[in-house]
This record gives sequence, C-alpha cells and structure tokens, in this order.
Amino acid sequence: MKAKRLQAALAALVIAGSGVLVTNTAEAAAPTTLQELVPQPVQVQPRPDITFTLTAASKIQLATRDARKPAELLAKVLRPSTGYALPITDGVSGAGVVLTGGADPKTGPEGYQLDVTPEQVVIRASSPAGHFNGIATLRQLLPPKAEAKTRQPGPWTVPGASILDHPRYHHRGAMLDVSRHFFTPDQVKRYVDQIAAFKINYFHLHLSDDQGWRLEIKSWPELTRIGGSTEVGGRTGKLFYTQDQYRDIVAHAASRGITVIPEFDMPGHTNAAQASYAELNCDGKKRPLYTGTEVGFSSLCINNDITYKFVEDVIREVSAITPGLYFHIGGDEALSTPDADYVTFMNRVLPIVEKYGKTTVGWHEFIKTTKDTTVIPQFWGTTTTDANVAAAAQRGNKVLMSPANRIYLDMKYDKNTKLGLDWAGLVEVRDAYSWNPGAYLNGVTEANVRGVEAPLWTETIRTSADIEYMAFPRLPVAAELGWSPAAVHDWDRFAPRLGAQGPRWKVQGVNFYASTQVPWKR
Ligand code: TNX
Repeated sequence: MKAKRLQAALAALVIAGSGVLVTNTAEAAAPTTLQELVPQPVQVQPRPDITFTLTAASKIQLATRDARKPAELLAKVLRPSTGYALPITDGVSGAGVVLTGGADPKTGPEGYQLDVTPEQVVIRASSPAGHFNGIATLRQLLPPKAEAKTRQPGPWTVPGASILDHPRYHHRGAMLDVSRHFFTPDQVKRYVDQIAAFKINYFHLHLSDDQGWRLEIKSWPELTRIGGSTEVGGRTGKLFYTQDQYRDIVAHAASRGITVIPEFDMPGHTNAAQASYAELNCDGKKRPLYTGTEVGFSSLCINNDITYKFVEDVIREVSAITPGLYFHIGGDEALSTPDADYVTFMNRVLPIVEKYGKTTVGWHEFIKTTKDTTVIPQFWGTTTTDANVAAAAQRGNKVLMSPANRIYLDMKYDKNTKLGLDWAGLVEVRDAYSWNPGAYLNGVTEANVRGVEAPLWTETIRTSADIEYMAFPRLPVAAELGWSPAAVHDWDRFAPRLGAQGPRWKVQGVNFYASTQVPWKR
C-alpha cells in the first residue's frame, strides 16, 4: 500500500509537448497506453473519466468513403485477436470506431484527430493518409494483445483522450535492400506491416545491385534469369520478383498507407546487369556473377547508346507498375565511373525519369550533376557538411535525411552485435535518436528537409528475424524523428515510450534487440 501511495505521489507526468499534466494515480498505474505512443503525437489531452471498450457489438463506421482502406486495415488487425465481427458500415450509428472528415485544419493533409467517448472512438481526417495515421495511434491505445493473430480475452479498452496530431515531415521512410540478400514477397510484406505501425509512409526497395537484379523486366529477360539467380554468399534460385509479385507488394503497401519507391542503382552497383548482358559492358563481354560484398567496382558503359535504351526500358516498365510518383536512380559510390562520365550519365537519365512521369530520388552524390530543384537528394554521409547538398538546398531542393552514422539500420549496435557492419560507426539506440534532422547538415535547415529514411542494407542480413533485430527498435526511432515535433525531443521521455513497445513486439513475434539503454516494459 505504501509503495502504491508513493507511486501515486511521484507519478504525475507531463506528456511531452502537449503541455498537459497527466496524473498517474495508483489506480491508473495499470498500463495507460496514452503515455506509450511512438511517435509522440502533437497534442494529447487525457480524459481520465472516460473509457471506451470495443465489444462484439462494435462496428467500424465510415462517414467518408475515402476511409475504406484504413477501415479494412483496422478490421484485419482486430478481428483475429478480439474474435469480433467488426463489420465495416457506410454511415454512422451506434457503438464502435467512426472514421470521418471534418478534422481541424491544423491536422493538415496527413494528420488526424482522435476522440474517445464512452460509445465511440472518432477519428477525423481529411485524407486516407490521415485515417491510416489515426488508426496506427488507435492500435497503440489498445492493449498489446490486440496485435495477436489468435483470439485473446478482453477487455479491449481505450483510455479516454482527445488527440490532435500531424507530422513534422511529409516523408517518413524505410528502405530494404533485397539485392544483397533476396527476401520473398511474404518477408517483404511482413516488414511493411511492421513499419506501417509507426506511421512510415514510404517504402524504398533497393532492387538492383552488384549481387542481384530482383525485378522482372520483360524487354530484358536475362536480367532476372541470370542477374537474379544468386546473392551474397552464393545461394542460387529464382531470387527475383515477377512483375505480378511486385504489383502485389505495391498493393499490400498501399493498403497500409505506404507508397513504394523502387530503386535501380546506376551507373555503379550494376554488376548483376553486366553479368546478364554483354552489350552493357564497354568491352562487350559479360561480367561474372558476384556474391561478395565489395562496392565500387562496376559501371555501366557511359558512351554507348544501348545503355540508355536499357535504362529507358527499365524506367518505362517499372514506372508503369508503380503508382507512386518517385523513382530512385541510386547514383552512389560510382567509383569506377569517371566524374565527367557520371555527369553525362545523369544528364541523360534524369530526363528519362521525368518522361515517364516520375520524380527522381537519388543518393546525394547525384545532386552535383543537376540544378533541377524538383529532384530529391538522399543524404547518406557521415559528415555534417556537404557543399553540394547545401547548395542544392539553397536552390530549393528538399533533402531526404539518412545519415549513415545515425540511422543506417545495418550498423552494429555495439561491438558484440553479430549482424551488421560498422564502417559508419556503432549505432546504439540513443545514438540513432540523438540528432535533429532539421539542423544536422550545415546549410540544410528545417524547411529544406523533406523527411527521414532509415535504410537497411543486407550484406549480413538473411532472414526476417535478422531484419527485425536490426530495425527494432531503431526504425521506430526514425519514425519518431520524422513525425514528432522537434520540441518533444528528449531521450529521457522517449526511452520509456520506446520500451513500452516491447510487449507489442512480443505479441507480434518481432525479434527486437533488447538494448540495455531502453527501460523495457514487461
Ligand atoms: C554504402 S549507402 C552503400 C551500400 C552498402 C552500405 C552498407 C549507399 C548509398 N551505398 O552499397 O550496402 O554502405 O552499409
């Protein structure tokens, strides 16, 4: 009893950024999921006198047709665990979750309001993106077992609250390298499901590299027959996606509010293509397949027209099956392409991307070749100064931030981490958190930043368990940096919220790294 009283006395805590005082009384010391949200919302107003409980009678009610996909996602998550029917209805009546318009303009194009009443959880938003984001919050307000794939006992309570929320940056991304090691469509979709829970809205697929070409290109079939036949370590098989499989991954991501950005890395990182077609090599000879992990040794043949026919065919075919507006052309570590050739290559390729209606994203090296302010440089360096990126930002380009020594998910956590690399340093969870995307690169300020992406390179990563170990908990760190207001940035407040995700990952079977820096909730 004494301990409880002490707890009640000590446990008045401010929800960061909201300016709202939450009194965590002994009674309420039972898990209140309101204090455990990642990413932290802009405003959380607790309503301690109210609780909503999801029951067998609950319906998911649409006041706007726009919200059907988000509603379907919510039903998909909650039907197996609750065992409830949770029908999706057009129109609003009775108990349940209501998805509607009429959000406060402050929520913007991707934000939402979430209001808990005894009868309903009402999510207001002006777009499907907003409803997806509101649903990600609602999932975290329910008990962790709501994420289970099998039926669990209730009660399915949601603490009383009014939440108003919107992202700091439009672009919150995750990348998976499926070239160094190939991952099946089911493995890719599993990762997509995991990142969607943290309001990630872009999924970048690194589909080609020296070790593998991973997407069927109908006009160049050898790319996958040969180039997609192996991976790092030498395993062989049909290690690629057919166009139908890719479409299915794209649709799966869309049904979770996520846009796929396909990457075909050029003019370096191209050995798999050069092993598939002799004519892509200046000497007209096929390269051997490569299953090691060196970088920088390959290059397309820059002064050969067939190279641009190849590039255009790839961009045309991929653009036709990619509803998202972005095409990532790679452009990194072209160490075997002379500087002048690199410029020639980009000057020919960037207009092709535009011709097929896409916006170019590229690793930041490419930005020195163009003054086009609509293209997106993705900064992956380990320094805080890059003259070319800063100059582009001054001209008006928006920069996607992926500093390798902060947010590369393939860096080891510490020297004992078995998986991963360490060329950019060891990146413990707190290191991943301790930077400000809007004030990191000299000359690149808040307004110049498009967002944050956490890339996962897979030289050492082979299984879903491996992906999860490296991505969790650092991917949610990236999500927090990309979403939550800069003013709430505070490790001491963030760490317990992150630690509260542990029970959810246990229910979901996510193989997370239990960093000793994080106070994990049991
Ligand atoms: C650098 S980052 C690369 C990749 C490697 C990665 C390993 C970048 C644009 N290029 O080719 O996989 O390091 O961390």
